[in-house]
Amino acid sequence: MNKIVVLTGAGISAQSGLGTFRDAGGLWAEDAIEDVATPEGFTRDPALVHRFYNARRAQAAQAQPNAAHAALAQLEAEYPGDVLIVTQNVDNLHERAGSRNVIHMHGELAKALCHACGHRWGAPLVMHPTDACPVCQAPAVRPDVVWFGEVPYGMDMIDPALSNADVFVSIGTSGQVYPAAAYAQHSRRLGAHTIELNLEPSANSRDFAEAHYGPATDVVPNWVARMLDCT
Ligand code: BV8
Repeated sequence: MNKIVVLTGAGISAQSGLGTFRDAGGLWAEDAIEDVATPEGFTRDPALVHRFYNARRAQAAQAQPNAAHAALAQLEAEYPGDVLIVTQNVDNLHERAGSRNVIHMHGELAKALCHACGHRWGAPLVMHPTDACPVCQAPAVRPDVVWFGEVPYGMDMIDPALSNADVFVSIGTSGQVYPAAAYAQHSRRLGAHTIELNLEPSANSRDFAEAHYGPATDVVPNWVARMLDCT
């Protein structure tokens, strides 16, 4: 039975109105990476970081899953094999489209983390540095997302899934952030057929045996239809 691992990045949510990071006018056009995507930046100015994530949480709450998210949910429901989505995205559009088997390796906007006691809970829409942790009461709340220099979530599940994958598909990512950017090469070495579905060739496009370029709402449903046709 075929096992499919799908890696997604900000590009799959672009047509739902959510910003990507590195495209022109992207999320890091206004706020520098070191200020909003590192623990040092959070320590330096937690109010700035909370404002950055509060704005993204509000945007994500207004966004709707698009045809690419829906196609992946259909693949998981109808494909006679395993389908795992490993997403770098912190929005919940995969789940809202119906996908169940999803690992958020860079965390989730919908979750809050206490960096004093490690407690996790559902994030309110707006968070402030002075908010108290509901368990230890420390004013130590942060978005439950993975910043640069922090260990991604789910590695104990992702690595075996990549080793056993028959097909590895990368959707809407520029292939510049590790360890995710190494997944295509890693799974290809272990025998997987690797496919890139992206607006344009990514930084690691040479790692893929097959590629289809265009908006995710075109290339992803087309690819899913082909996968379901040959079952
Ligand atoms: C770690 C926070 C150790 C969440 C983010 C040197 C070599 C190798 C590694 C390193 C190195 N130096 C430092 C590192 C490690 C570092 C790293 O990779 N640095 C890079 C810059 C070199 N990585 C880390 O620190 C990671 N941790 O390595 O820990 C470890 C590792 C393994 C095991 C144990 C320990 C942590 C990385 C997490 C960083 N957090 N953000 C948030 O705010 O969301 S990064 C940020 O970039 C987001 O998380 C995002 O998910 C990620 C990737 O961005 P993309 O999703 O690809 O988005 P981007 O804008 O770049 O591209 C969009 C793409 O979509 C484009 O290709 C575009 O063409 C396409 N597109 C646009 N529109 C559409 C479209 N495609 C289709 N349709 C469309 N309509």
